[in-house]
Parts: sequence; structure tokens; C-alpha cells
Amino acid sequence: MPREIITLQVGQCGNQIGLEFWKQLCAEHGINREGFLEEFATQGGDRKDVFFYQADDEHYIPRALLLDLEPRVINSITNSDYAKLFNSENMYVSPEGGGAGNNWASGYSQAEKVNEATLEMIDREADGSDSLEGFVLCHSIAGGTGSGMGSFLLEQLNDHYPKKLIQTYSVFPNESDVVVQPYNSILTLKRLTLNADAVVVLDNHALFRISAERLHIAQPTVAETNSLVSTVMSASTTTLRYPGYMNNDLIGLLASLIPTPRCHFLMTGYTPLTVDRQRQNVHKTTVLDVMRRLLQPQNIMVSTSMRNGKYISILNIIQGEVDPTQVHNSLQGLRERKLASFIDWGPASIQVALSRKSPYVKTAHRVSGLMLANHTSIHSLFSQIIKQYDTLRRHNAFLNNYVKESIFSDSLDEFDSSREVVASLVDEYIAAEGSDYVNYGMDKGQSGSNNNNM
Ligand SMILES: Nc1nc2c(ncn2[C@@H]2O[C@H](COP(=O)(O)OP(=O)(O)OP(=O)(O)O)[C@@H](O)[C@H]2O)c(=O)[nH]1
Ligand SMILES: [Mg+2]
Repeated sequence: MPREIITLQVGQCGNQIGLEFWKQLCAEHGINREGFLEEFATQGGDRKDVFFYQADDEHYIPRALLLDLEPRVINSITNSDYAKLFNSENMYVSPEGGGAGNNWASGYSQAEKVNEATLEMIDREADGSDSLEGFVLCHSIAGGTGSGMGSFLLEQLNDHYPKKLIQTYSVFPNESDVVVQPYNSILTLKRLTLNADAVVVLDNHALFRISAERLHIAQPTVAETNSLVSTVMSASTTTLRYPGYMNNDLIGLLASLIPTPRCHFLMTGYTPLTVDRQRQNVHKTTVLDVMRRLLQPQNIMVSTSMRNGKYISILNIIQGEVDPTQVHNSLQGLRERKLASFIDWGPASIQVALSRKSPYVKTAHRVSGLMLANHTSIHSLFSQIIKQYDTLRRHNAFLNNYVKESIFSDSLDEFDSSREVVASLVDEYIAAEGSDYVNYGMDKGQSGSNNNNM
């Protein structure tokens, strides 16, 4: 029984990273740009139906909804080589077409107005699956559409599909991206905290740094950072697509990483990284190398000071030619060297999933690894957003476009409530570093999230 996953890509960033993800999935499963299986793709054993379904003529269609409030990005997809891959009924571009102009409130209210149409698309996709496991949202939190419409959709999904998992790939902004990004980010973070089960944090600041430092690209482009994102997205879904004996479904994958419901913001690391232009840089890789590198902060795609704080959990997904005894020895080596500092109320061990990799995509390295980690230092990213938000809010700067929208027409309470949720998230991560965290929230009665799947 497949455990299907429906992807919603919202706004410019969401659709751009989403497209890269689908390109990578097609390559890995031997599906061509029009959705047909390549002649060489005869090996089988993979599970295409988690992310694709088949049309009457047998071509594969992504279980994806492409949503935006302006036409530019989706048009560029429908004008690309991948135009025929997606179901055109699954694309929604607002007829008004003006986007949300970096305004969360505009994205949120426009989404509210077109709710019926988008819900119908979601329901149709959900009805088309046998045993839907959940939804994945791709978006950025800094602009207007991915953040505001994304927030609205998270609430709707939570409401209409309370038993399904909701995971997001959320792009956090570089400091200089958008002036009002602290407003948009804090409003979105509230929904990511209350309405999602797992958030994979992709931090543009770190993505650009890694592209520059690790890939030796002087001025990385957005496309180059997106190739990192698609690498992470596809690697984090390999155990679902190439099933082994563990982590075959999303719930299994996430349950081990997220022991308490609200601390569900995950960091990622990937090694070795190569882009096409620098294949000459290939070195010998071993499992120990890969696992050691995954623990180095410079390989983590979130900018926080990881020396402060502790791991709540780590899952390494290792792909390639690996002998399980190598894994065992590597884990022992890492433990002896105390390379990872864990919270003391959990199992304190690195979990490893060995995964097959696509026979159709040649990679330069024998072994590669993705780390998904729950680390308490992620709270510094949230504290920074609160600090920037407080500065703007103190001067009530740039509020005129927000108060025009219905959610703020009576009061600015929504801002205050969002700030409060994010501040309590920071508190909870800090509390998680201590050994009495197990009692956290008992006196306040606030330890649960809205979503009780896990
Ligand atoms: N990594 C990455 N970041 C992106 C990409 N496109 C936009 N961003 C980031 O996303 C934020 C802006 O959000 P967008 O996704 O462009 O905005 P939107 O959701 O379309 O909303 P509006 O255009 O305001 O209606 C900024 O932080 C950008 O740096 C992308 O393809 N990759
Ligand atoms: Mg846009």
C-alpha cells in the first residue's frame, strides 16, 4: 500500500524549489520530462506511487499543486521542457495576478477568498490516493504569497485533514532580502509552530554561504542554492521511495526525530556536495568520513551557533555502497570522540538509515549522506526574527499595507499573538536543553500542539 504524499508549492520560492525537486525525482526514477518512463528504466523496486500517479496512457504525474498569486513563475514552468509533466488542473494562478507584494496579510486574505477553489483541488488530489499519508508544503516565509497563502493553507489542511501529517520545506530569508520580512516571518512561524508536524528549515543565509565556501562559487545564484535544496529534499525522501526495512513512511521517519510535538524544526546537512562544474574535486569517501562531516557546523544548512545547545535527535540517511559493519564502527568512533552533544532526557544516539540510491543517476562519490537533526540552537534563528520584528514594531513601521487587510482591520492582535507563540517556542527549545524538560509545560498546560498525530 503506498503512503502517498501530496506536495503544495506556493509562491515564487515554493514553485522554484518545487520544480527542482520534481526534476530530481524524475531523474532518479527514470521518468522523462513528459512523464513517460525511459526505456532504460527497467529495474523496478522503487516506489514511484508515493509521489506520482499514472494517467490512462501510463505516464507519471506528480501529486503536486502549483499555487501562486502572480503568473510569472508558474508561466515559466508551463513554458519550460517540464510543461507536460504537471497536471494543468493542479495549477492555480490568481486571476488578479498581482501577487501579494511581500505582504503576508495580502497573501492570507487572497487565499481566504479563493479557499473554495484551492480546497477543491486539494480534495481531488486526496481522493485520488489510496492511503494518503500527508502533505508537504514548499514556500518561503519572507514574501507575501508563500508566507501568507502558505499560512492560510496550513490552517486549512490542519482543519480538514486532522489525521494527516503536514511537513514543510520552509526557506528562511537572508537578512537583506525583504524589509518587512520580520513581520511576514513571525506571522508564518506561528502557523509553522501550531499547524505543522515537521518543518525542514532551509536558511538562505546558510545556503549562500555553503554555495560560496563549500562549492567554491564566488557569487552563487539562486539556481545554485536551489540545487542544494533539491538535493536535500530528494535525499530526505529516499527511504520513502526506495523502501528498506526502516523509515518507509513519513511518520516513521519523523517520529524518531521529533519526540515532543512543538520542537519540530529540523536542520539538514549534506555531504559530499558537488555541482556539475567541479567534478574534479572528488575525494575518497567512507561512512566515517561522511558521518563526521555531517556533524561539522559548516555543512549545516542553517546559520546558528551549534556550539551552544544540544542535539535532541539525529538521523543520518546514508546512500551508496555501505557495509552495515562500517556503520557500526563509525558510530562507535563518533561516540568515543564525543562529537555530538545530546540532551540528557532522550536516547542520545545517532540513528542511521541505509538507503538504496537511484541506479539511473551517476554520482561522483561512493557514499553520500544527509543529516536531519533536531538541535536546540535553532531557537537563535527565531530569537533573531523576534528581535528584528520588535524593532520594526516599536516604530510601527510599514504597517499601512497590513492594516488594509481584514485580519488586521480591527486590531494588531494577530501580530502580538504570533510573537507570543514564537517566544514560547524559543523558551521551549531552551528548556529542552535542561534535564527537567520532561516536566515542561505541566504547570502551564501548554505542552501540546494543535496537531496530535505524533
Ligand atoms: N532559496 C531560494 N530562495 C528564494 C527563491 N525565490 C525567492 N526566494 C526567497 O524568498 C523570499 C521572497 O519570497 P518569494 O517566494 O519570492 O515571494 P512570494 O511567496 O512569491 O510572495 P509575493 O511575491 O510577495 O507575493 C526571499 O527571502 C527570497 O530570497 C528561490 O528560488 N530559492
Ligand atoms: Mg511572488
